[in-house]
Parts: sequence; C-alpha cells; structure tokens
Amino acid sequence: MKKLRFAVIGTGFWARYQIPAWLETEGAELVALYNRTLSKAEALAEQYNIPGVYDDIDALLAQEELDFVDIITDVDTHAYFTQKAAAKGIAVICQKPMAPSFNEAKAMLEFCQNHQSPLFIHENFRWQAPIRQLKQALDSGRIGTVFKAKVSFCSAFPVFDNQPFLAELEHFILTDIGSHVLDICRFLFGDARSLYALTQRVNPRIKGEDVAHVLMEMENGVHCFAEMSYASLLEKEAFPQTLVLVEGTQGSAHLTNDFVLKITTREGTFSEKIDPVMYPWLDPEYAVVHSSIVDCNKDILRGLQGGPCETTGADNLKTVALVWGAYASAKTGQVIHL
Ligand code: 89V
Repeated sequence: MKKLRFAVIGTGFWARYQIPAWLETEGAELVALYNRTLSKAEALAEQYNIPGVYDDIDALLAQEELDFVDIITDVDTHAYFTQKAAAKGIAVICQKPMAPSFNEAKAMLEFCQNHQSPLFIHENFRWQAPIRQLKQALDSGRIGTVFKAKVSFCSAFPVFDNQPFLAELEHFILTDIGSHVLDICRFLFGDARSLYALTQRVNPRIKGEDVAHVLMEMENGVHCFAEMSYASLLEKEAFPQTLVLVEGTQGSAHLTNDFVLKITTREGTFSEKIDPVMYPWLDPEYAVVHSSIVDCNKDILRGLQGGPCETTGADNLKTVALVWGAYASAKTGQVIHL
C-alpha cells in the first residue's frame, strides 16, 4: 500500500514524541513540518531529516502534496489549522481537546464533514497497554456484570513546567485530563446517560480548576465515578497513570500503581503487570502516555487507509460533550441528562 504523505503542524513539546512515534509505524511518510517560529520546525526537521520546513501554513498546503496533517498545537489554534487543511480536502488528525468549547468542536467536525475531510482525534489514553488489558478482562466476563467503577487521575506532578500554557486556561483539568479520563470511561463502559460534577481550584497560581469529580450513570446502568486532580499529594505519585477499580457481580478488576492489574473473584486475587513498551525516544516520566502514542497513531492510520478507527472526530465529540456537560453541571449544581 502506498505510503500516506503527511505534515506535522506545531513542533512544540508533544511533537518531540509524536514524530518518533510515527516513525515506529508503517505506511506514513512525514514530508513537512510547520511552526509559527521557523527555527523550532528547522530543529526537528534536522533531527529527523524532514525535507519541508515552513512558518507559513498556506505555503505548506500549496507546495506539499499531502494525504493528511497531524495538528499538535495549542487548543486555541486547532479549528484554524483544521479548516485550512480540510478546505483542501486533506484529512486531519488533531490533538485533544478538539477545541476550547463544545460548539467550536461541533463546528470543526461539521466543517470537515462538509469538505469530505476525515477528522481523527489523537486521544491516546484508551490506547495505554494497561487500559487495553483491563478492557479485555472486563469483556471476558471474569468479574461478571459490571455495576460500578472508579477512574482516577490524581497527581501532584508539576505538569506546568513542561506545559506552561495549561496554567493560563480558564477551563483546565476537565479539558486537559477529563478529555482523557472521560474517554477511558466511554471506552470501558460505553456512553453516559447522565452526569453530576463538582470542580474546585486548589492551586492559587493557576486560572482554571485543578480538581474535578464527575459521577455518571452510563447507558448500561454502570455507576461510573471519574476523579481528576493535579493538587493531590499522595503516598505514591502515579503520574501519568490512570488508576481504575471496576466491580462486577462475580468480582473486581483493579488497575493500580505501576501497571498492576488485579482480578479478584471468590477463588482469590490474580495479579499481572502490564508494562508499557519502553521506546528509546520516550520520556520515562511519561512512559505509559508516550508509548500509547504509537498505538493511537496505528489505529488512526488504519482509519486513514479506509479501515476502522476508534477515535474519529464524531466519536470524540461524545467525550467532548461529557467534558462540557461536567462544566455545566458544576456551574448549575444540576444533573445533566445527555
Ligand atoms: O497527554 C496529555 O494530555 C498531557 C499529559 C500530561 C496528561 O500527558 O497533558
């Protein structure tokens, strides 16, 4: 199959991992980089021997023959770059969160649909090896019918050191982490029927909320509690792991620190360790996240080649609806029916 030609839009913190992750896949060729600061694109182009380097998106789209673009910029520019590429019928992969609001995300998807430009969202938490293994255990029926779950991302990791723009967001942890955690909830338990949320800001040096709790009733009746915090100083720092406890009629599945999955039934507890693939280019502090980029890219590549893909724009819009439904609930104190 002909290699698909693509460009990366944005050569900041995440591009340093997305680019080598693409090089772990077959079927796509990175031919150009764009950054508003040319020198930042030139540096990565030199490191990875990429021929095209631009600081003008119109010039890139006019001069390069592309099958898709991978947009890895801050959320405020996602719609702009998506529309630039979609207007030319080029397929788009966009970093999560899709856009700064639900309506802007919906408009982004509609623009792509109206221009026959497939939209995919690079939402990689569901592609973490421990989460995939947990889903397999749930689907096997080993713990019976699931009735409740807790999905947790609680940390004190200094995330603003690597991503300082996060401290400026009016809406922080639900857009940055809720986009991941609520997507894991949908991946494991399907879509939600209703939700109730609470948020707070603990860190006085940031603008947005850094703690959020979301209680959902899923369409299949599962009670799913999602908690997220960057203000949690715990005995074991789990960053960037998502810990999950699922209870069913025949037992429980507990994905706990250091990628240990414990399945408990009346016969006892069976533990297994599911370590992420440690690629040489990943940052060990982000290992499970950086490793999942490869599997997410492979899934999206299947979609780009006409096959199935999990994190399409249309699917991810349902996760975006949960994020903004949580904000609405926290603001009004009401249960949101989806
Ligand atoms: O992947 C992300 O969205 C980053 C994180 C620190 C969670 O890896 O914000």
